[in-house]
Parts: sequence; C-alpha cells; structure tokens
Amino acid sequence: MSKYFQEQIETASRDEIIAIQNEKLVKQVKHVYENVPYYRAKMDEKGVRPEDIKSIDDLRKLPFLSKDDLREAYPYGLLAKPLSECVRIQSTSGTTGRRVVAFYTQHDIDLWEECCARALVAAGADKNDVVQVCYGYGLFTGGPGLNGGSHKLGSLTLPMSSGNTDRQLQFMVDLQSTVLCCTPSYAAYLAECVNERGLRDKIKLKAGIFGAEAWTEEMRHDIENALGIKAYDIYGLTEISGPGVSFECSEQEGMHINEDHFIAEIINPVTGEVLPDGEKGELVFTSLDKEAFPLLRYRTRDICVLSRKKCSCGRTHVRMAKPMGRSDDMLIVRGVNVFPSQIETVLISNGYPANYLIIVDRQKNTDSIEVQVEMTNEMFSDDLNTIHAREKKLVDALKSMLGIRANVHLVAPKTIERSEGKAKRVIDKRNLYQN
Ligand code: DLL
Repeated sequence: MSKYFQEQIETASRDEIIAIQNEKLVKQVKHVYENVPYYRAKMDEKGVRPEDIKSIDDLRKLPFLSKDDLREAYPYGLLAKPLSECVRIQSTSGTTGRRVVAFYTQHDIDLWEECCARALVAAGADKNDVVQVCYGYGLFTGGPGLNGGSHKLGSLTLPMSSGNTDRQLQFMVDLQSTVLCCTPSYAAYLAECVNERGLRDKIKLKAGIFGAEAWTEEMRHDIENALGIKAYDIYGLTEISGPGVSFECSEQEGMHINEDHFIAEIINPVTGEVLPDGEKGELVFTSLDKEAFPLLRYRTRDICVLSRKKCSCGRTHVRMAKPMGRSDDMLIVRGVNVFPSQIETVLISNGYPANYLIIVDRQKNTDSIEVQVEMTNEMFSDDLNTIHAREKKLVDALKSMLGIRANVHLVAPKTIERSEGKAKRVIDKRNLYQN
C-alpha cells in the first residue's frame, strides 16, 4: 500500500508547487472578481485589479477577508457560483451569534474529501481499515469530511457521529475498528471508558485522527498510551472547506498544508504585515480551486508557525505547528495574555487528566482566573490538607507558566462535564466582547 493518497502532488518539488499555485491563483482571483461583488468592491477600494495578480508574489496586494466580512455578507454575499450548481452547505457557529455558512459544488466536495483521504493515508490507513467516524455529522464538517475521505480511500466507514458512548464502544469492539476519528477531548473520554470497562484487550484500534480543537502534546501521549494507538492531528475550518486543510504524517511534527489547494501566510495580527516562515502569527488562507465559496486571504484568527523543514515522510508541502491558540480566544487577564493550552500543559505535566474548566471573572475592576481541575481516582482523598497541598503546587506551577496567579480548585473525579464534540473549557464571565 502506498504511503500517499496522491503521491505525485503530495511529494511534488517546490518549483512544481509554486507553478501550480501561480496558475490557480491567477484564475481564482479572476473568478472571484467577476462573480463576488462583495470582494470586487474590496479590491476596487484597494485599487487592485485581477490583472495585477500575476503570481503568488502578488498575493499581498489583495485585501484580507475576516469573520466580520462573513457576517456582513451572510448568507449569500460571498457565493461565487449560482445556487443551482451548489450541492451542499456546511456550517459552524460564528463569534457573535450569526453562523458561518459555506457552500460547495460537487467539485468542491471532491477536493475536500481527497484532502481527508490524504490525512487518513498519512495516518497509515488503507482500504483494509475500519474507520469509526465519531465527529458530529450534519452541519459540522467533521463527520461528513472524514466520512467522505474514508469512502474515497475505500475503507469500511462507520458513520457513528458523536455521542452515545455505549454504542461507540460496542461497535469498536464488535466491528474491530482500526482508525478512530473524533475530537481529542472525546478520544480522551472514550479512552477512559475503554480502560474502565476492561476493553483494552478487545479493541483493535491502531490510529486516531483527532482535531477540531486545540490539544497538547501531553494529551497526545495520554491518549496514545490509554488506547495503544498513534494519535494524529488534523486541522481545518468550515470557511476553507473543513477538516483536511492540513494533517499530520508519520513524523507527528506539524501538519502538512495541502498547498496545491490552499496558500498559507502568517501575518502580524495587529498590523497585517506578512511575516517570514518560522515566525509566530495569525494564519491566513487563500483557497485556490474552490468554486462556490472561494475565500481569498481569509484571516483564521489561529496563531501558528509555518515550517519548510524537509520532512522524512517525503511530503513536500509546508507544515504548520499545532495552533497555539486563537487571537480571539486568547484571554487577557490583568493585562497578561493567557492561552488555555498553556494551562492544559501544566495540568497534564503534573499528572492531572485533561478535564478542566477555566473561569475568568472581574470583580471591582480586578480580573480573576480560576481553574477547576478534576482529580484522578488515585489522587482523590478526604484529607483536606492533602488536597490543599496539591492545589498550592498547581497554583505555583501555573504562576510560573502564565506569569500571573490563577486560583485552583480541585474537584472529585467525573464531576466536570464530558464533551462529545468540541470541549468548552473557558467561561469568561466578564462579557468583554458583547455587541
Ligand atoms: O473544526 C473542522 C475540523 C473538523 C477540523 C474535524 C478537524 C477535524 P470549524 O468548526 O469551522 O471547523 O472550526 C475551525 O477550529 O479555526 C481552529 O481554531 C480550530 N481547530 C480546528 N482543527 C484544529 C486543530 C472544524 N487540529 C476552528 N488544532 C479553527 C487546534 C483546531 N485547533
């Protein structure tokens, strides 16, 4: 079995990739200018014409698109094909209530599913595998994306959707699933249940493809050990298609971005200046061959770093690090930038499970941050002194990571609500961003 789903393109030389991107970009800009009045107005305002875009070197002449544009143009304002040629919508929640709605032609669905098939092959899957997809189905892109990728690959696909954990475990055992696709938080919960119910010897999983939310290396190790699998990261967003915009390979060191379909840039989130590879900033995508919903220079708000270091898997496409947080999810507590992933790293490296809740509040103009953390069964004790000592140790560890004090409240095992999809880990009671 091949190590690649589409070897030629996945291992193309840099010159070949640039040639493909140049050609597709010129065509795409013309398509968007002619068919999307909303973006045409933005280009006109910036004084840039489609003829000015001759290669990817001209990309930075184009205006950015942001979530605000999506909200303003909702629902049809960024559509570049007649509705009669669209065959699907997918959707995700927006930042302030209005949902993001993305449209797909059949061509767009095919490309997207191929991207997901590439991810599955990179995780070691082939047509002999049994792929259990427990991302949500429906409007969320996770289920349909991985389902489509698994079909393209010819694997036996179990369209489980999220939730109903008893049924998930039953199918995992009875049908001997080999590849698990779900959010990392649900994978951690499934792993917990597998071990509690003594099913570890009865399952055949070898790999997991986990994404849709941030997770740490520590969480990866925990899931890998608990299920006896290799856990691969997968990234994507509804606006740009869904899962499979990028995916991890056997190296497990960054996710290859499908550069024949998407151009990635890193910008300074404040000034919009394009940063060189290797610098941390906001990830921006241009979709090169989507027909119905082709976003140019879309600001993801994900904070990330790109690397062009040669990868031993043979793939040549640029790699993105795990997103380090979102420029809009970043909490600013007493003036200090705090990313939930920093807190998770401290918790897991101190032996706690990734079941926690971060509560930020403001009283008399002073911010406070509380982290509720679940104890494991082994840690759980009636002795308050022991618990207080543990809490103090975590407060100190968090202080040295974050630079500010966070209060810690240890809670009994199984008291923090488990998530079947994306976990909600932050409650910000300050309501700083209400419109
Ligand atoms: O979460 C698509 C997806 C489904 C990706 C299944 C992977 C697997 P949205 O609901 O539009 O789409 O959310 C997109 O989720 O901008 C990131 O902030 C976050 N995200 C997605 N994948 C990862 C990841 C899907 N691997 C938003 N690591 C993105 C960290 C991720 N964050």
